[in-house]
Formats: sequence, structure tokens, C-alpha cells
Amino acid sequence: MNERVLTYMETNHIDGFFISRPENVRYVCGFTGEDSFLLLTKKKSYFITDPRYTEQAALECPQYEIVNWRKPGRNMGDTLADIEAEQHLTNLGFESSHITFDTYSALTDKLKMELIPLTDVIEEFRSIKTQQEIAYSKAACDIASRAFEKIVKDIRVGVTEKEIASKLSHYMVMEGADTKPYGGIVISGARTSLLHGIPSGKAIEYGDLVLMDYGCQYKGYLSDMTRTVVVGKADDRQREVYALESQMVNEVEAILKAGITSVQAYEASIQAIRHTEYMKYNYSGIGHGVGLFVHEPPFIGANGTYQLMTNNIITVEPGIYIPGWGGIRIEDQVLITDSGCENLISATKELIEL
Ligand SMILES: [Mn+2]
Repeated sequence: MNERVLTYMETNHIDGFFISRPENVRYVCGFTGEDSFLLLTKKKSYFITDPRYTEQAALECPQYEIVNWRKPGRNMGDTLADIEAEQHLTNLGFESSHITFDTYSALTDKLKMELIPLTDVIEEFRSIKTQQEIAYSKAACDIASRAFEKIVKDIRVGVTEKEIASKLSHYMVMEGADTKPYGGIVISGARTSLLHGIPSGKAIEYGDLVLMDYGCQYKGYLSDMTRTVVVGKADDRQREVYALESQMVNEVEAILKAGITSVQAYEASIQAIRHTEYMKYNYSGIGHGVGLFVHEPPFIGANGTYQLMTNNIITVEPGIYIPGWGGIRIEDQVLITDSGCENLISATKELIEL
């Protein structure tokens, strides 16, 4: 992992690289804890943390020099200034979309070297998954799919959205997911048009749509899927919207492969509704990369500029959201290949009436 980053630094004349985004720290060095930073230099790599994590870091990242930065009267600027002097650094790349203003101020205050804002460097490496990352992602998807088979047996009139959300988490941990909590979306009835609504105490009523957008982590790698079911017999409009939504998802997956652009995927997603009343209830973002973080590049939708590459893992989640009536979303997580895509979510996409 480190090799690719060091090559990038060399090519771009970056002397030191300060990595602060937790997913990027984990990607580069394998550390599974929190609140830690890396400073990579050509000669040596530093793992910067506080005493809560020094023992864990020594176990998980033995090749790094471990530095405790939380000492009385010192801040991150002082810590990096020591390394600047030790390694004779002339510039420092940092993750400009993640660092706080306070940290940035501490760096400008204490460092003599030039500070170079960098964006999406590690994210770009992360968007192409290795075989190991693919295996972990598949395991996370399998766990989420198995939890779906279980949860549909619990959904009935009177059960609340929160109860369903909590049972989903429980099933996934029991099926082998990491225990790190992962907030899912479980919403019902007219609330299903809230794209990112959070589970409430609302009880399920007869005829409700129940939308579940959830997933888990397996060895840090996330799954992200959505299924929408009907409690009772689906009415005509629910059937009509569900059929269109299925068609939207399937038409995207039918064209996905390396080389397809974000906009081509979006265009495929709206074929089914382009000339219907539902076009106005469409959302322009239809997918995103997923890995150590739940929403990561590449972003797929009407405004995207990305061209898919082999071993991207992305979600496919167009939706139809009708304010006051409800929404239907089906979300798969797929692996992009040279010739197509492999759906990692095995849960059925047929309309389920409970
Ligand atoms: Mn998603």
C-alpha cells in the first residue's frame, strides 16, 4: 500500500505527506483504531496518535515510528515541526478536504516548509479494489443479504421503524459483521420519500411501504443495500412504481462495465421514466463508490465525470420519491469488471408483500 503512495510523492515532489482522514490512515497502514494520523516521508513513516492507541499501533503497524502528540503544551504543529527538522523536509502535502481549521492554523504557525493542499489522492487509490478488498466487500454484502432474509419475517403491522433498524443491526453482527455501529435508514409509509430519513418510533401500518437502506462492515469494508417491501397487498400505484424502479436498476446494471461513464449510467437509469409523470420525482445521484467509507469516489449520476474502471465497487440506487405518497428505492452493490458487473447483493429484488 505504502509503495503506491511513496511513488506518488516522488512523482509529484511531495516531501512529506500528512494523512488525516481515518479511512485513508487505515488503507495505508492497516490501523483499525481512531484519532490517528500518518506522516510519510521518503525515509521513514510516522504514526501519530495519543496514549489510548500507542500499544494497538505498535501491534498493527510495526513498521512505523509511533509518536505521541498529545503532550502538555504541545499541538500537532509542534509534533510535525520536530519531524520537519529531523527529516529536513521542504514541503508537506495534507488532505485539504479533511483537516480542521484549527489543525491547519497550528501547522502554518509552527512549520517553515511549504504546505501543499491535496485532494482525493488516497481516495483515488482506494476506488480500485484489490482482491482482498473485494473478498471483504463480498462478505459484508453477504451478511447484509442474509439479514434481509431474516428481517422480512419481523416486519408486520405495529412494529416500529426503530425496532426494525435495531434488529437489522443485531442480525448482521450475529452473522459476522464488525460491531462498529452503522446507522441504517428504516422508514415507512409516506416517510419513504425522505431520501435519507432516519428510523422513528412510527409503527408500521397496513399498506405501508417499508424502505430499508442499510449495510454493515466486515474487516472495515462496507456493504450498502436498499430494499423496499409492502406490508399487506400492494396497491396499483405501489405496483406501478415498483416495476419502474426495478426496471431502472436493471437497465443500469445491464450496461455497467469498465469504460462506461457516470452520465451513461444515469441516462440508463431514467430510460424507464423519462416520458412518465415520475421523471420529476427522480434524484440525479444514482450511486457511489463504497469501501472503507460508505460514500466515496466514484460518484455516479447526472453530474458525474467519472469513467468506470475494472474493480471499482459501486452502488446502483436510482429511486422514485413522491412527496406525501412515499418512495421506492432498490440499491445493489456491484463489482465492475471488464465485460460487465457482478451484483454482490443476493437479496431478491422481486416485490415482497408481507
Ligand atoms: Mn448508498
